[in-house]
Amino acid sequence: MVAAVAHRRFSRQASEFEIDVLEGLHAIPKQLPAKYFYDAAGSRLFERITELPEYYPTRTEMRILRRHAADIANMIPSGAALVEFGSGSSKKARILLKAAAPKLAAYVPVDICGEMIEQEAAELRIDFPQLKVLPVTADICKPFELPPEAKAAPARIGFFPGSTIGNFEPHEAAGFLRNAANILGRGAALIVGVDLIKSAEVLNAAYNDAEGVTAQFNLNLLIRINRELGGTFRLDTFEHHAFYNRERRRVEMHLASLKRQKVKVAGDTIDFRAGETIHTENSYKYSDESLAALARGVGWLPAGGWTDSRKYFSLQTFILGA
Ligand code: AVJ
Repeated sequence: MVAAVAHRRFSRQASEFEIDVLEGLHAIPKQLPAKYFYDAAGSRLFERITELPEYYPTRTEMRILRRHAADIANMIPSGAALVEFGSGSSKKARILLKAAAPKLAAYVPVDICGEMIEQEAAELRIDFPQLKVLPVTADICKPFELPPEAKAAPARIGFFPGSTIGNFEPHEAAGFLRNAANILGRGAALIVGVDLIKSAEVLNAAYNDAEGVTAQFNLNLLIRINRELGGTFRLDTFEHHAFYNRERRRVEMHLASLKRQKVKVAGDTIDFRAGETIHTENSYKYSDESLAALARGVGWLPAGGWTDSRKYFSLQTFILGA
C-alpha cells in the first residue's frame, strides 16, 4: 500500500482529471469543473434530467427548433457546412438536418468525446444517406482544424445549442465565441441556444426536481472521484444544493458537507468544515440583449432569433462582421 501510494505520487503521470480535481478541492472556496459531470453514468443522468417535468430547457429548445426549422434552413446558404460545437448525441441537429440536409456540403459534429460522436455519426449516415458526416474530436474552447470539405465550402454555419454556453464564465463565453469565429471564418453564421432570465421559482424548481435526479447527477461527481482517483467521499455526508443567484444571473450547484470531516483523494487529504460546499456548476442565464452584447464584443453581429411563447429559452443567430 505504501509502495502503491509512493508510486502514484512520484512516478505516475497525473491525468488532467486528477490535476483539476486536486486544484479545485484545494482552492478557496472549493470548486470542481462542470465538464466532469459527463462520465457514462453522468451522461445517462443528464438524459433523465432533460425528461423531467421541472426541467424545461431541452424540450423548450426542441420545440423552438421544430417550429422554425424551415426558417433556419432558409437562412443557410446552399453548399454550406454545418458545424456543431459540443454535439453530444446530435439530437437537436437532427431537427435541423431534416430541413437542411439537402443543401449542406457536410455536417461536422465536434465533441471532446470521440467515441460518442463516431457512434452518432454512424447512425446519422444511415438516417441521412446523402449527407457527408465528418466528426471532429476536439475541445471546442481551443483552436482546431475543420475537415477539408468543410473548409472548402462557400460558408460555415456554427450551431451551439443546449445553453451549454451558460456553463462558461462570461469571459470564457466570449473566448468561445471568438474561437468559433476564427474556426468558421469569413461569411460565417452562428446559431446559439441560451436559457433566458426568468423567475427564481421556475429556475429553482428546474435544478431541484422532486424525483432527485439532479441531486444524483451532482453527487455522481463524487462517485466518479471515488472510482477514478481513489477518493473516500461518503455519499451520505454530502447534500445537493442548487439556487438561483439573481445578482449574478446564474443557477449555482454545490455539494455541501453535512459535517466536519476529512476526505482522501489521490493520496491527498482534504478538510471540510460542517456546511462547507464544493461549487460544482454555474448555469448562466441570458437575455437576448446580454448575449448580443457579448457576441458583438468579439465581432458577431446579431441577426435575429426565435423564442417560445413563455420566453423561457432563446435561439439567436449571428453573422461575422468584417
Ligand atoms: C447542459 C449546461 C445546459 O446548465 O441546465 C442540468 C446542465 N445541470 N441540470 C444546465 C444541468 C443541472 C445543463 N446544461
